[in-house]
Amino acid sequence: MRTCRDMGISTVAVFSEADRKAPFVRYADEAVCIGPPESSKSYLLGDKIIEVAKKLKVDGIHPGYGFLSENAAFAKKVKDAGLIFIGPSAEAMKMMGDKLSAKAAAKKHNIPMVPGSDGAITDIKEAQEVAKKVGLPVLIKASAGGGGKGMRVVEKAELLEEQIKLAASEAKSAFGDGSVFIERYVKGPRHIEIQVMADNHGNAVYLFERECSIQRRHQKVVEEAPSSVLTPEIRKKMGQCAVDISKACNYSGAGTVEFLLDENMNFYFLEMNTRLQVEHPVTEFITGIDLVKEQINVARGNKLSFKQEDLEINGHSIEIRVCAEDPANNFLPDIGKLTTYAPPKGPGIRVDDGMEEGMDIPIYYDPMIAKLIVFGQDRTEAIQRMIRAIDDYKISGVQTTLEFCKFVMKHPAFVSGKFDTHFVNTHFKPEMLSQAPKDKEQDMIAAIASVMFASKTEKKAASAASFERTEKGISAWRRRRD
Ligand code: MV4
Repeated sequence: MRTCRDMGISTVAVFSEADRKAPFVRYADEAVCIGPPESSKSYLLGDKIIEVAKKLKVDGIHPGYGFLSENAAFAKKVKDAGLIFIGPSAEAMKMMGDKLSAKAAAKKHNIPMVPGSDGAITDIKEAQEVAKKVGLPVLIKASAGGGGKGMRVVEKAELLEEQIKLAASEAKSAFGDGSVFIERYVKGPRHIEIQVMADNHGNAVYLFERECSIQRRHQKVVEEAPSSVLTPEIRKKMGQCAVDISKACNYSGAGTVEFLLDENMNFYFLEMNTRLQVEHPVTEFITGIDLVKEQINVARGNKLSFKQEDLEINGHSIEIRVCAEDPANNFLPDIGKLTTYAPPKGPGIRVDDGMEEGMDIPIYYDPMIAKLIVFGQDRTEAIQRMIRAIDDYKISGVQTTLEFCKFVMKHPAFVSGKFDTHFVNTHFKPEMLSQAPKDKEQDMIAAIASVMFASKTEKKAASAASFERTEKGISAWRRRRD
């Protein structure tokens, strides 16, 4: 919506009852409530959203990056209703949404892929032969799955059959499609993705990579651009592969092509995400391009406003996801009221947030409160700036991933750039946080101390306030019982 304002375009927001007080609702020129908090009764009701769009005579729908953003049926309905879907065609979304058809398309263009079965596994003998050929362990993947859903590692040949059967039946019930395939399991890979932009005139470019290896249970936690390991040669090769894949599906708009990079710097195509991604701001920082502006430009039928030769990497950018989760407690979502909310400011800092002080964090959606993105002349400056920004970020009322992200920023493996997708499991234990979790006994001691302290003080309110500022343990205890 900010980009729309920049472009002189007025906006309509749709919202659920849970988001009535959210800042985005006020920011829009008009806003329409489309239903109760449950996303199945609001944000996932494509027909309802289209109905509102038609009634208010909007020109186009931007699907964001959750909910219906990769739903081909929705994209088709929007188009059939005479509206512009700000994204690729339903056909491109469908082809890339299914991993086997995406791999088949990539294969025609000689894109490197992890050795494995050529299509869906229909016969267990054939699967055994593939496993023998590519070597164990192998990874079973669901063709319809995404973001690691439905994956299984198989270390022993005799377990392959039962694991394939289990994976297929899980995939069938989760995605309505039981097709599975196998690949050699790449140990300790990095997850690197390439941002692409294409228009409807046959032009496609890459906007370099994002390094997304720091993740937890397939949820990204830290993203950065550029990656500290890519050489200009590999970057160019990966970028060209990503452009070839977008051309293979006649792509239009912003998309992301995911790769694995192994320890010998071989890269393999994994899948394509047909939406703007959460971590797109790091690419905006290093390229100076507003990706949403370019999405709208392309959706209007214009040519891309830049060519590959015009693009270059400037500086370094890092993003962290600030989530209402408790890193000391297995990252359990933490609900509550944002009693303090003051984001960091200053040069090279961008905060994309959706909350304000005093708001209750809705339990219905993803617990992400904000994205904190920094820019620096180089990686060292970006890391320093991120640490400063985390220190300046004041949030109370809920536990957040801020301290955990600071732990990452300071970790030697992150600082040196020598890490892979196993970083969190390898290096993180809850007790490593500077705000170590307080166990029940410590909570009790803190509570008693707090009461004794308060009763001995004349200005009770004032002392309690100063206590909260200085004693993090007690403030945590207070929070949970507030
Ligand atoms: C792999 C792999 C190792 N070998 N494929 C996970 C998400 C999905 N997009 C693909 N994923 C993986 N595919 C082969 N042949 C390891 C992963 C993987 C992973 C990939 C990217 C980011 C984080 C990950 C965490 C665990 C596993």
